[in-house]
Amino acid sequence: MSTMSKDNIEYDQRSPPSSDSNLPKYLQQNDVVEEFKDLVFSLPIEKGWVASYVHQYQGFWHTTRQIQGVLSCQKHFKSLDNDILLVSTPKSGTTWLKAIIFSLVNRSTFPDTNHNHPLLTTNPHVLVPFLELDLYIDTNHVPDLSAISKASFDRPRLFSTHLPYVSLPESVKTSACKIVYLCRNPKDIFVSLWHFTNRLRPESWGQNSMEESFDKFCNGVSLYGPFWDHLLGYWKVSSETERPEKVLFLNYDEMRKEPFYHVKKLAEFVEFPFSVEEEANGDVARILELCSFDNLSNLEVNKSGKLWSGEENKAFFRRGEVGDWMNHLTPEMAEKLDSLVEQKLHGSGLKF
Ligand code: PAP
Repeated sequence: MSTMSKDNIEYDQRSPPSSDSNLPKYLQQNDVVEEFKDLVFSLPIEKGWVASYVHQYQGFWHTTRQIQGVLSCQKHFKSLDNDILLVSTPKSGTTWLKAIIFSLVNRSTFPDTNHNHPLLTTNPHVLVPFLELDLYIDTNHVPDLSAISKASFDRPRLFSTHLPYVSLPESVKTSACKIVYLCRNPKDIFVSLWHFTNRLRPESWGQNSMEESFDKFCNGVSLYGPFWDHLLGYWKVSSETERPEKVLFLNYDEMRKEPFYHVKKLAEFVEFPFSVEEEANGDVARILELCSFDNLSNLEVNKSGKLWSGEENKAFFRRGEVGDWMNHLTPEMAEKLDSLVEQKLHGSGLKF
């Protein structure tokens, strides 16, 4: 049996774009490739938060560039039975979950979380790449994932996506691969997204007004929105009556409250359970410490540098708090979002 070692893993060393634009690739306006033109131009459009337009595809909103990544990954990505796919709506704590799942699945190869651990020198988004925003974003190039398979050996390949359930590549649904879905209180998602997108906007454009962005969010017009349909798609499949062995539905706020319980549950779901010895040895605590906001956000790699896709690494670490919405939303806004969420999730059993 082969084993993965620190020396034979090749992490993504592509350099970030040095182009005219500081925008991440998925937000850059570009021509639509011939293959996707008819479809893309037939879709409803709206004004975006950063990109000029967003297009509504299969009920959800995407930028022009991103939608081509979506179409390309739907067409080409072939899931393996032991893949693990992390899914979230943007700003639900994806970076944290990526760090946790990577350290959890690879803990026998990297038991020492203080030395030579990939997370100490590599941003979590590099270790667990996005399908449509990273691997498949260049439509003139279908990625060869055999390098990832090789580096993973007998370990599962780890991927992530913000795609709604309805838009997942067919093989993800039909294979035995596991899906871990992370949600978060929508009020915190909105605040996080508002900060993140303002940070992405070139200085000369100024900031998006919070009121205007809030209205768009409540109307479902945000990246991969409507957020409620995104949540409900995975919530439904994770339910006892559908495929609970396929989808584990996690909540950032609950994970922050009871991290040990949830990390152990996650480990069991992905079939890498902690043994009694490991627990007694403090292995769960070490992973949580390594992946904590304070630890990751203070690492040199996450304070400087950019992802290949163009975002600054530090943009993914803002405050990392539950309930920061209280510092930004008026009581009226909070009330409006609460009642919208209640109405949209009514009868589903899902609550915030
Ligand atoms: P993405 O969906 O665009 O990949 P995502 O990681 O979900 O990004 O969003 C970043 C949020 O996760 C930020 O929340 P905030 O704006 O409310 O602060 C970020 O601070 C938070 N975050 C990042 N890393 C961690 C971590 N290690 N622990 C807890 N929260 C984290």
